[in-house]
Amino acid sequence: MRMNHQLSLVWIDTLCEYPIYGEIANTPLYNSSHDVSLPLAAVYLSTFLSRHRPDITFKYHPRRLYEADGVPRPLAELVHDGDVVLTSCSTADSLDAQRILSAAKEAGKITVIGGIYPRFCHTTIVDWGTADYICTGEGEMALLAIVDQITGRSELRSIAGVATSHVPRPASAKLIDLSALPDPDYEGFPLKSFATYMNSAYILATRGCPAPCHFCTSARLYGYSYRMRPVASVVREVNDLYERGFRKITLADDTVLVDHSWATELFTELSNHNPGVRLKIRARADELTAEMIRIMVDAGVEVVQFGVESIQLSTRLSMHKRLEQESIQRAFDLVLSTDSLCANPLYMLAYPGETWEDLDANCAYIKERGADRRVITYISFTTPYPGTGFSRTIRRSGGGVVLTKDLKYYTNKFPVFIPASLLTMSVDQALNDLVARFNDVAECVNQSFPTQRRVPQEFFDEIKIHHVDA
Ligand code: B12
Ligand code: SF4
Repeated sequence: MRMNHQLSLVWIDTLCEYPIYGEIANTPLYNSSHDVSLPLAAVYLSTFLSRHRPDITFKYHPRRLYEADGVPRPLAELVHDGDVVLTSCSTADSLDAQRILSAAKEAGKITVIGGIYPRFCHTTIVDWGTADYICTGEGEMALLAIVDQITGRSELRSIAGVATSHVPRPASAKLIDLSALPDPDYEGFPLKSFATYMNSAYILATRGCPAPCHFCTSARLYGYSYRMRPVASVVREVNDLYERGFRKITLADDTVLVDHSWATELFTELSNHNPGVRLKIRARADELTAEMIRIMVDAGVEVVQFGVESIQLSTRLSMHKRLEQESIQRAFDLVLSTDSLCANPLYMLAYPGETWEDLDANCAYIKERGADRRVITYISFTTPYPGTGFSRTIRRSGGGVVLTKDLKYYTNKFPVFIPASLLTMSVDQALNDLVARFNDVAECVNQSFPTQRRVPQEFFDEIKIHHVDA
């Protein structure tokens, strides 16, 4: 297809039906009120494109921001702002992504979608019949190849990492050398408006995680690779976001500490060149050391997030989470021995193989740990995201009951799945008992802010409807 005018792209954000957080502006949390947040993918991809195809225009519609500000704008109007409509989604907002693509197609636009849901469910998206290009991995080279094809600079042929109706299962794309990427350019993105909702900006300093945790989706976007950006580029991004008004930044990496010598360089540089931002980082518990904690604190880190998932070794083993008991203890000790630091442990309830005894032991541990005001607890329900090896294993092994396939509930704050190991009673009774434990723990621990503490009633109402329908 050849365009005889300048190609214009428009990126439209998805809406999120069940945000994890409510109004949390000005709290110590690093999260976003109502999950209103500038998607990094839009910034990173538009920057890359502007370097390689400066002739192409890029417009961004922060639809979630419009809604939160009380000025929603109809999709039928937004899709007219470009020849090509782009969007990105995770599982929970994939239904809204489908709406965006349908509106775009009705207006005769070319459509491109990417993100974590397309990574695992590209064949489902092909079936929607509204996506021209589906990016199944890293987006930079894929998007460049797509626009080159649309503008006739390259032949119409299959693109590695991009699914289409003709090529529903594309070859994997080569991993990108992060040192070849330009610094992200935030010019033109409405950061001031976002800052009302975002307690923290986000930066991706690395990509991937080599650990094999079976339930994990985010790291698998990048296979089992682990790559780091040049330290200087990350430090420049921190300074840029500071100039633009952010005082807190989350390094959204799956784990920032895989390569200790790179991480040491990063945090040392940040301690020398930190303009005054506080940082939250994410890492594996067994990657923390006293020396690394010291360097990170000097750099401005004040929250360290790490996955515990379950205090029961047997449960962690079935997760393929290779984490020793002592590593968990040591992670808490290391973080909490520094007064200025908070620990942000993540836990997962109702994993396949977990018994009621395991679950009770885990809940007791979560409550005990969470009683400390410097422990910010995050609890989730095991969620078999469609298209993943994890969900296939569950289906094949008869490992439990999926209560609903309605993806709006796949936020990990809904008990969409009950493992066979907890079905020592009726499904309804197991669901009640599981939710009672979740509510009890959520009441006790320091989530301290109006998060979605309780599972909303409509979830149970819909489950009932499903039972009746079945
Ligand atoms: C920051 C973050 C958030 C932020 C901001 C989200 C946003 N809109 O950007 C907030 C706090 C709002 C958030 C909320 C939620 N999140 Co969140 N979030 C993350 C986190 C930590 C980083 C995401 C990120 O910025 N990555 C960096 C960018 C550059 O990567 P990327 O988006 O994948 O984009 C790359 C490619 O995918 C591709 N690409 C992406 N989009 C597109 C589009 C096109 C057109 C193309 C060509 C390519 C392309 O190119 C990019 C560059 O290579 C990830 C974990 C992770 N490490 O990825 C979880 C993660 C994405 N979130 C998750 C979840 C579950 C949620 C919530 C539903 C609930 C929750 N538990 O927090 C909510 C609501 C989701 C929503 N849609 O709003 C899950 C998703 C699981 C799944 N399989 O669906 C993840 C993977 C964490 C996890 N392991 O559980 N989240
Ligand atoms: S350590 Fe964390 S990011 Fe890495 S695979 Fe396991 S859950 Fe995913």
